[in-house]
Amino acid sequence: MTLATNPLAGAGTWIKAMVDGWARFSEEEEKLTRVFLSPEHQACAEAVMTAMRAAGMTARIDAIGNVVGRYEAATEGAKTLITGSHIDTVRDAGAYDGNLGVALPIACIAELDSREKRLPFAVEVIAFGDEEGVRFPTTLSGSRSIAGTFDQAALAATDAQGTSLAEALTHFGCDPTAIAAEARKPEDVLAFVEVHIEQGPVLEAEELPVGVVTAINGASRYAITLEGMAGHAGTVPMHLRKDALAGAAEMIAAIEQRAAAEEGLVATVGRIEAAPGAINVIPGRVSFTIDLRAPEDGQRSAAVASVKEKLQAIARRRGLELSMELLYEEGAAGCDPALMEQLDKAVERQGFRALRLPSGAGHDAMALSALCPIAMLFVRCGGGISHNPLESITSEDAEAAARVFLDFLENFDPNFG
Ligand code: HGY
Ligand code: MN
Ligand code: MN
Repeated sequence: MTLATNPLAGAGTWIKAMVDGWARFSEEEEKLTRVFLSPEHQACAEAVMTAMRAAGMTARIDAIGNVVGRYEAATEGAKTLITGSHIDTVRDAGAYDGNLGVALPIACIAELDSREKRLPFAVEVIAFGDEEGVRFPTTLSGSRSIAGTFDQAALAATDAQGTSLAEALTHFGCDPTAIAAEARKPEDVLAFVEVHIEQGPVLEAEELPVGVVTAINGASRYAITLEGMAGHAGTVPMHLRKDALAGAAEMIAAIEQRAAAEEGLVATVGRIEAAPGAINVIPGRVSFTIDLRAPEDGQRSAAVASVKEKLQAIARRRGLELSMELLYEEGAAGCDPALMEQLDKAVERQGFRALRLPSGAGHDAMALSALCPIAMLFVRCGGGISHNPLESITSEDAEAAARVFLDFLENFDPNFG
C-alpha cells in the first residue's frame, strides 16, 4: 500500500472520537477512573464489543473480563497475530493510555473488512481489563491469562472493600474456573504487537508521530508498613518518639536519592497513609508503596536490595517495626528483532523515520512475552504527559499510526524470525 492510497483518511478523528467516547465510562463525574471489573469496565467492554462487531470481528468477554475481538484469516487453521492493550485506567487518568491500542487496531480491521480483505493469519484485538493494578494488588491478570501464566492464587487477592478477585469476577459474569482454558497455545500464536502512547517526551522531541519499542523496563512493587508509637504531640520529647511518619519521610528521601544516583533506574512512592491522622497525635503507623524499575533485571534487583538495607537501618535507628510485602514483579521484556524490523519497514513505507526507543512504562506486552515474540509501536503524546487528565494525542498522529499499523498487518511476514 502506498502513501497515495490512504484508505484510513479521517481514521484519526474516528479513533480519537471512539477513545473519547469510552472516557465517559468512569466512576467519577469530572475525572476518568475505570478500574478492573467495575460497572464502568462492564459498560466500556460492551462498547468495545459493539465497535469490534461493527468492524467485522466476532467479539466476546472471556473468563477474566478481557474483551476478545477476532478477525478470521483467509484460510482455516491459520495462526493468529494478537494485538490490543488495556481499557482499565489509573485514577484521574488520561483517555489514551491503553485505550488507543484497542481503538486503533479496530479501525484498521474495519478498513480491511470494508475491502472484504482477509489476511493469511487471523487477528485478535484484545481489550485487557487489568493492566494498571489499581483495584487489586496483583495486575496484568488479563494478559497473563492469555499467556497461560495467570497465578490462580491471585483469585484470593482482595480490594480495599475486601472483595476478592474471584468474587468480583463472578459478579462481573465471569467464571474464574474457566480462566486456565483461556491460555493460548504458543504454536497457535505468531506474535503480540501492541500500539500504545509513548507516555514520554522522546517522539515529540524527535518530531515523529510513531516509534518502535526496543524493550520494556522490568518493575518491582512493594507495600511498606511502619509501626511506631502513637503519642501526644505536645508531651513526648523528640528523642523519645517512635514517629512512623517522620521515619517514612526519611525513607522516601533515601529511596529517591538511590534511584537518582543511577542512570536508567526510577523509583516512585505513589501512595502513603498515616494513622491515626490527627493533627495533635504522633503517627504510630504508616503504609506506603514503592514502584522501582530498570531496563536490566540485575540492576533492578541490586537496587531493591540496597533500598531494603537502607529502610532496615532507618527503622532500627528509629525503633520502628518495618515490613515489606512484594506486590508485583515483572521482568524486563525485550522486543523481537525481526518484528521490530517489520515495524521499521512499515514506518518507513508510510514516510516516517524509524526511531527505536525503550519503554519506561510497563505494558501487557510484558506478560505476553511469556507466550510469543512481542513488539510495540509507540504513538506521540502531547508533552509526553500521561497518567494525567492532560494526556493528549492529535488525530493526525492517530491516523499516521493507524496507517503504519495497517501497513504492518498487510505486509506482515508470518515466517519472520
Ligand atoms: O505502571 C505502568 O507502567 C503502567 O502504566 N501500568
Ligand atoms: Mn498506565
Ligand atoms: Mn498503559
